[in-house]
Amino acid sequence: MGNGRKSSAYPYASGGWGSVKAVAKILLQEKAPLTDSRVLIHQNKPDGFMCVSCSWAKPASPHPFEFCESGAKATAWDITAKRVTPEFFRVHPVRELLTWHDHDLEEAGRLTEPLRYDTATDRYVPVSWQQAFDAIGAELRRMNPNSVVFYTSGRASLETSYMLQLFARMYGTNNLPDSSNMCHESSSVGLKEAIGVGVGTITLDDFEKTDLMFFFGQNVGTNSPRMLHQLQDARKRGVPIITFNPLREPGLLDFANPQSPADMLRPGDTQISTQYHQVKTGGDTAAILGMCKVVIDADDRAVSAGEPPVIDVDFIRDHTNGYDTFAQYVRDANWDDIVRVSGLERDAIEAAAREYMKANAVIAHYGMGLTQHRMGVQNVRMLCNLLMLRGNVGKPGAGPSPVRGHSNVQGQRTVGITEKPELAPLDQLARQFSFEPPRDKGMNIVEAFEAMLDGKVKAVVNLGGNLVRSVPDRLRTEPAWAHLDLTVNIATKLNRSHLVHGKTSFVLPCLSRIEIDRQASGVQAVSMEDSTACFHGSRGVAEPAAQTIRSEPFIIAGIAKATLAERSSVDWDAWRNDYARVRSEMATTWPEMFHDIERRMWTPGGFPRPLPARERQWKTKSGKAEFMVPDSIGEDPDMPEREPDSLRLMTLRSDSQFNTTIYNHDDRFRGIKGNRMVILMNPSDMAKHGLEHGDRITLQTIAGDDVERCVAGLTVVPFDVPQGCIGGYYPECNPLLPLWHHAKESKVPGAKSIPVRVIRTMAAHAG
Ligand SMILES: Nc1nc2c(c(=O)[nH]1)N[C@H]1C(S)=C(S)[C@@H](COP(=O)(O)OP(=O)(O)OC[C@H]3O[C@@H](n4cnc5c(=O)[nH]c(N)nc54)[C@H](O)[C@@H]3O)O[C@H]1N2
Ligand SMILES: Nc1nc2c(c(=O)[nH]1)N[C@H]1C(S)=C(S)[C@@H](COP(=O)(O)OP(=O)(O)OC[C@H]3O[C@@H](n4cnc5c(=O)[nH]c(N)nc54)[C@H](O)[C@@H]3O)O[C@H]1N2
Ligand SMILES: [Mo]
Repeated sequence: MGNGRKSSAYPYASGGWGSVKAVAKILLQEKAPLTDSRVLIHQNKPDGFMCVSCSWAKPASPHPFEFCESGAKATAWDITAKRVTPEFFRVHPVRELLTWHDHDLEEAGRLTEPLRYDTATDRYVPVSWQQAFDAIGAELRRMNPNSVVFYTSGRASLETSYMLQLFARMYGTNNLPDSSNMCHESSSVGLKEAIGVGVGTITLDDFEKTDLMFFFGQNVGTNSPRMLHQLQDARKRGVPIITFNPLREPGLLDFANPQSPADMLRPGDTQISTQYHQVKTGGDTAAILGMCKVVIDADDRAVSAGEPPVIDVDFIRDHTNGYDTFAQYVRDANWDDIVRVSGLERDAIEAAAREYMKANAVIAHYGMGLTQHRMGVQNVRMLCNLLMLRGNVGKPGAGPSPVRGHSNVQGQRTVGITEKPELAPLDQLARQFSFEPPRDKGMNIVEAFEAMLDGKVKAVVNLGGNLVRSVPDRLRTEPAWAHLDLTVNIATKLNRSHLVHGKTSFVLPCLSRIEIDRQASGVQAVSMEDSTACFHGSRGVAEPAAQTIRSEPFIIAGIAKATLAERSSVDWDAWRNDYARVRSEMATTWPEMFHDIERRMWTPGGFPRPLPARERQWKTKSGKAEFMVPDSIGEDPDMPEREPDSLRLMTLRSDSQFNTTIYNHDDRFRGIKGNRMVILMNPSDMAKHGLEHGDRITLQTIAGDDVERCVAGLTVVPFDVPQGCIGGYYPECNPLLPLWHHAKESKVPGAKSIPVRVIRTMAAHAG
């Protein structure tokens, strides 16, 4: 256990002067014109655009600069002055671009014209928009719809997403995976089972009413920094924050608010985490079980002593199911197992549980550290168990808070982007648009790539994303991608998935949300849902990167019209001319959620989505919130017996990346410069493997199948991480992650606990 002491890696706290400098640097690097840096002022304002970085909530009374370092970098990356024009492709054939680094591909600038891959010259060549739509339509028409996958990366608006899901279903498939399949799908499944809604229940108001916050496996300083505003306000009220994370993340230790000069003069003197528990990767179920055990033991003692109960007896009686079985399981649980699997001392777990028992309202924030595991869904359910013990769901200041990733990933699911037919209002869509939607289950990401490896998936339409880099098992999945008949990429910037193309391939450049979107009926706005289930409008403010770029709704409408022709009752042209017509259809599909959206989307702070769990109504099978008994407290019951010297790898993000977009090779917070091919390792594990700082190693996955998975050229860096756990970067380490190593129920790849061994070492001086 630690107490938020400063890390030596990074002398500045999250926010602070370091942030300001980093923002200035990237604006300069991207040659973002000075006038356009004023764009930042409109970021996350009621009349401006929703940031393209994370999905954190947008407050009703925003700060003068309601953006963070990560958001400013993402904005600069989009409004860059650099362009990838057809001339670029005349100079660079695809085989050459395949040797470029991910960073350099995107750094080349914004795509400007629709492109088709030309086999004869091995180049992308310009086509007109209509030629592209007609050719894609003709290809899709001759394919079996179930062999086509429509992927959405979580940035696209509600309007675009609604159009895409309708198009895919009219075409004939529910193959509608999105980035959530690699991300918070474990929440969507776990929370739905536990409390009847697949999303978090807290809103910004709850920060003002909470008594305690947990942070499980979420790196707020890098991945959702605007939340630091609310955290800091809560800390000023004396609210404790208890963090469970294997790494001592500088971004979770202290903060300095760059908008508060007083804080900036004393960087790092405001503590974020009041307790910091370095749980082993995959040890969270055990750690939470330990806390539950302390609570239930204390309650048992209180009851026998005739004192007031420790658990929320009324809540458990009136609102939950399965408490007795769970409580018995917890009483029987063995501290030795809990300590061994969690890697935490009993004292440390007890200290966390004592704070929990003192608090009347508790929020539990969490991220990929819980969801990206074989037991990812179980981790989420264990966290719900802990909250439910003291009634911490559906009351002010309390609730689960899955901190979502992409800025509209949650909203896409809300408007029908899902491979699970039971989650889409198929009967309503059938009535509204006079067609018969497919009823078979579609493929999620893991299933789509399994089918691609079997040759059953022939085409992928990509709305954003960079799947050859973001999915597991790169050395197997990337070649499968190259065998596709058709790849259609709707994107802002060039990435590797465009280059490892299918036989027929298109790259279609789209507007970023930051840009002004002009259509026949005038300037358009779009809408999205944040991490706290509030909907917001967003209006672009920057001039488009080129006049030849089209909006996402325009592109989806063009492909849909060319593919479906007379088979569709939708007037796609009218929709792309005026997005209010799309919103009005959304309101017909979900009146309770979207009535009057045209006005309500401009409500400062957004308007909340109705969530029954907030009102303590439970849309579960039993009609109650469900306690769950875990299957196993181990992180991976199906893996082969681990070898004595094996290590468990978690793949991480740096502060200089947005997923597969690499802004630069530094990780400022963790004190790493100029190299992403690094492995963070405990010094005693280094000694055990005879390694010194700077030595090079090759890692190999211990998978128990006959596929060889290795990544070479990794430099070892000593870091404050538990023994047996190591950290490396995503996407560089993705070749090590087996496609089948995913959460059982949600199929989220287990990117945070890959069993590996060190197979080759080279001393630093040997180069
Ligand atoms: N700047 C920036 N912002 C982003 C993104 C980005 O790439 N860059 N990506 C966006 C997206 S799509 C997402 S999903 C989110 C991701 O944001 P996060 O959920 O924060 O995800 P990660 O950065 O992958 O890792 C989270 C943390 O989990 C910890 N961890 C690893 N294994 C375990 C474990 O077993 N238990 C516990 N308790 N902790 C563990 C790691 O040390 C790390 O601090 O961020 C979003 N925001
Ligand atoms: N090992 C490992 N693997 C992981 C993870 C991990 O932690 N570890 N994290 C997983 C998670 S949480 C996620 S969300 C996925 C993300 O996986 P993806 O969705 O595949 O990847 P992104 O990097 O978010 O997508 C980047 C591309 O999107 C395009 N783009 C950017 N903005 C726009 C836009 O406005 N419109 C359109 N149409 N395109 C745009 C750009 O061309 C850019 O190259 O990766 C997952 N993979
Ligand atoms: Mo994500």
